Amino acid sequence: MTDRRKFLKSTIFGGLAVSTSSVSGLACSTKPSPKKPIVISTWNHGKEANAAAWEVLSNKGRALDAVEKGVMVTEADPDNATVGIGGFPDRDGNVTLDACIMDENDNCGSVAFLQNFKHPISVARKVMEETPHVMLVGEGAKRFALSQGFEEENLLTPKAEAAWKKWLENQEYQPEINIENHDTIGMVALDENGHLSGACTTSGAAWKMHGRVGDSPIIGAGLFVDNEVGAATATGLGEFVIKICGAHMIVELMRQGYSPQEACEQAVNRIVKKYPNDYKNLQVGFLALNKNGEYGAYSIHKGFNFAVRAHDQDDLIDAGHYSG
Ligand code: SD4
Repeated sequence: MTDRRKFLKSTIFGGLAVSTSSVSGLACSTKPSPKKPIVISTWNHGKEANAAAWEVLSNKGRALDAVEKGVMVTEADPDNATVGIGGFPDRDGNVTLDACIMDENDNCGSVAFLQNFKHPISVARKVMEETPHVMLVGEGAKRFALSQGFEEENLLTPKAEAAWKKWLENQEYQPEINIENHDTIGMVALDENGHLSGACTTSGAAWKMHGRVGDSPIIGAGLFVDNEVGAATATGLGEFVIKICGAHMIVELMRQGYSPQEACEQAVNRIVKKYPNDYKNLQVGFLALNKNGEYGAYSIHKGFNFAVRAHDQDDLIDAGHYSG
């Protein structure tokens, strides 16, 4: 393994990073410039979210502002059933939201089990910027949001309420995350100045137990950023992302020399290996970006896609997958 790491390090970073050329008889070192700015985000709604993030990034804005603005688009979409307004409620009919954000200086903020605020990501940013804490939950998060001028509104749309009432007919007490269809948005970006930031926001698993919190607001699970190395985010059944500390694991693997793609694959493999009886029935997808603007994605099952936006790119890409 040590040899493999050395090899990876030298090929991925070392090999790419330095080449020697001779210009007018003078030897000089050139570094291929990182691909920046760039933003990547989960699922097909990521395209629209990336467009908002790109407005910031293409104007030389900060990655932190880009990811906040980007995921706010998804939070505000009432047709999206697992983020912000329109999110499917818990089994008791409450829409409860989780979100976190992390910047290039290792600052982070998070809210969980927050109700009645359309933009939990912005409340999470305020937790990061205006409090000495990382995470506020429930009633305390609500009081803080109100104190910061956020306004309460009902997030249970008629469509989500109808879906909940239909679910009530059978009441299968299992949080629902099917394999093809998730909508949590995780977004990571590298800005013109070479700084990384990330954001992740969700209403979580539909029909979850009241009070359940998933991976999305957990720094290190649903999101992690280290400006020296890279950033990663997750989607899918959060319990299994938390169990392996998914996003943190991916960033640490990138630190050791794994490419974003390899690091995402390793994280999925870890879930498969540790939970051989569970992985067949659940989906988890990871997304990662490194300092060079290289990205990767991988999921347990087929169906996970992600959106990429850069100067030369505006794509929706199917991620590789372990099975199915
Ligand atoms: C959660 N990871 O609460 C979130 C849900 C999700 O796509 O990603 N859905 O577990």
